[in-house]
Amino acid sequence: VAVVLAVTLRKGKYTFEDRILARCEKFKGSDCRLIWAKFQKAYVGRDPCNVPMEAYDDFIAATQFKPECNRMMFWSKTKDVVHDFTEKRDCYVTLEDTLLGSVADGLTWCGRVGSSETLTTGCPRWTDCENNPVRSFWSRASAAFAEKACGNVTVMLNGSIETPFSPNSTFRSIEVKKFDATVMRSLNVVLVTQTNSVSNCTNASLKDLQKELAAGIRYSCKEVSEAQIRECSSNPEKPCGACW
Ligand code: JS2
Repeated sequence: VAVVLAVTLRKGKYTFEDRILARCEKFKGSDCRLIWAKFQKAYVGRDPCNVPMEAYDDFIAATQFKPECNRMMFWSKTKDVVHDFTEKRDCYVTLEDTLLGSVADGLTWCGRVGSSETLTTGCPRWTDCENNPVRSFWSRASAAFAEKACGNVTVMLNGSIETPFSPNSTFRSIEVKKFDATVMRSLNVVLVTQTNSVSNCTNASLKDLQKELAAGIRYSCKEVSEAQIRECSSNPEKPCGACW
């Protein structure tokens, strides 16, 4: 502890490892040293454009979680409103609220050939190359989260864009494909609208969503204003089921 503190004070800031460990420790009973070791192993010493999704398989295995059936929340192009809601109310659980996603949320990292370090600057951005450590992480973690989706599942999509079910999104390209009809009963779209919204539940991309869902999974869609969601976020006395 003294050594860690000394190093931290000397550098004047927390290292990437410190940040991952601190986030992990919030989940009681996790073996955070093991989890950090598995996480690091995926990209350390590697070309940062050559880290495939599978590199995180051991990390995923080490963070296995019990799915909260009927409370799982997916999202696409609605990050702020969704996380404002899940932070303030204990109604739904997103990937970023689980150990799996929370350790890395908002962070950037990569390795370098011939080095055992984690770099946090000069790393490839999302579209610079496909097999970069951050993108592969989110692809792999999203696949793991979606595979476990069970019961009645919710997704918040953005009604202020022309294509709420967007072709290149993680939700469409990875998560929907992993939904398993043997454990999942329904997918309930909450289409988040604003006064100037351009989409509603009859949107063409939402028809595609119904087609791409595995047979046996029910579908519903409801337009809900962002104001109404924010109102529910700020009113803890309102039952979760009465939000929309
Ligand atoms: C960089 C990040 C981060 O359903 C959700 C989640 O389960 C998620 O992992 O995938 C879905 C959201 O992704 P999608 O559909 O591509 O939405 P989006 O608004 O176009 O992109 C948001 C970023 C997705 C991956 N990602 N990337 N840094 O901290 C980070 N956190 C996540 N989830």
